[in-house]
Parts: sequence; C-alpha cells; structure tokens
Amino acid sequence: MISLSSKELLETSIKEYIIPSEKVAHVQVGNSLEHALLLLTRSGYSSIPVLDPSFRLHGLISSRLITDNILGLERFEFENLEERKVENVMSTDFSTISIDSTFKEAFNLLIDQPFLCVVSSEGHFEGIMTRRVVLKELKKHIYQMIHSG
Ligand code: 2BA
Repeated sequence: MISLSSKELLETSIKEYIIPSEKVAHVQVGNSLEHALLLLTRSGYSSIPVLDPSFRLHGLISSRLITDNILGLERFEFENLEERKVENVMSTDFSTISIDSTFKEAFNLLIDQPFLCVVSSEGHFEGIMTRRVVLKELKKHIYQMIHSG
C-alpha cells in the first residue's frame, strides 16, 4: 500500500471507511420501544439509527433514552415499553456526513459522537462511520510514519 502523508490522509474521501447500511443494526420509525430495546440488547450496541421503510434517516435511539423514558417516580414502568413508539423518544439533534465528506470532517465530528450516519443528498441512509474505524486508520498511519522515519 502507498503510504499517505498526514495532509493527504485528512483530505481522503470517507467512502472506503463506511460500514454499509446492510451491516448496520437499525429500527424503523413505527417500532415500539420494546422492539428497539430488544434489538439494542441483542446487537450489543448502545445507540443505533432509526430509519423509515425507504431507508431515510429519522433519528437515533439508545438504551439510555429508552430507560429514561420509562423511568417513573420509584421504578421503571416496563409496561409502557410495548405501546410507546421509537419516533417519540429518539434523538434528532446530531451531526451527519455525506458520502463526499473528507476524513478530516469525519475525524473532527467523531471527537464528540461515537459514530456518524452517512446520508446521501436525497436523504437516504448509506451507512455509518465509527470511531473505531478512524482510530484503526490513524494507528496504521502513525506506525507507518514511525517506521519510515
Ligand atoms: P457502542 O455500542 O457504545 O460501542 C462502543 C464500542 O464498543 C464500539 O466502537 C466497538 O468498538 C465496541 N462494540 C460494541 N458493540 C459491539 C459489537 N456488537 N460488535 C463489535 N464491537 C462492538 P465503534 O465500533 O467505534 O462504534 C461506535 C458506535 O457506533 C457504537 O457505540 C454503536 O452505537 C455504533 N455502531 C457501530 N457499529 C454498528 C453497527 N453495525 N450497527 C449499528 N450501530 C453500530
């Protein structure tokens, strides 16, 4: 592999670092909190995207948002999990990136978010870019610099 300078790496397209949509665990807008909690628990992820049937991104749902939502005065009201919907609980305040974004843009946003949803100009969900992928790439880059210098 040709080794890139740090500047070149920062300007690289994110295309090759994306986890494609078909490999990303997600829920649908109309799903119940019970379904979302089951999926989050089974997948092991703490937060996942919320999509509609046309694969448009609507928000993010996490175990923390769900447990917060069913927290009563003295106990968790688990009986509410079935009737409450993901779309009323999900968060919508987060950054996304486009398929044409650079590594540098993703890198800066991944300081504050563990993953970024990649959305096309038509609003379609293309996949995610995770902190892990960026850290792995930076590790490779730093090792190459050490061994070449
Ligand atoms: P978390 O679920 O909080 O996971 C934090 C880190 O723990 C992940 O970092 C990964 O290194 C590890 N991890 C957690 N669950 C895992 C699993 N089932 N298999 C393998 N490794 C697991 P990142 O890989 O940087 O991911 C950052 C965040 O991106 C995750 O945070 C999760 O919210 C989301 N994510 C990653 N891959 C996903 C996928 N295939 N589907 C849905 N969400 C995903």
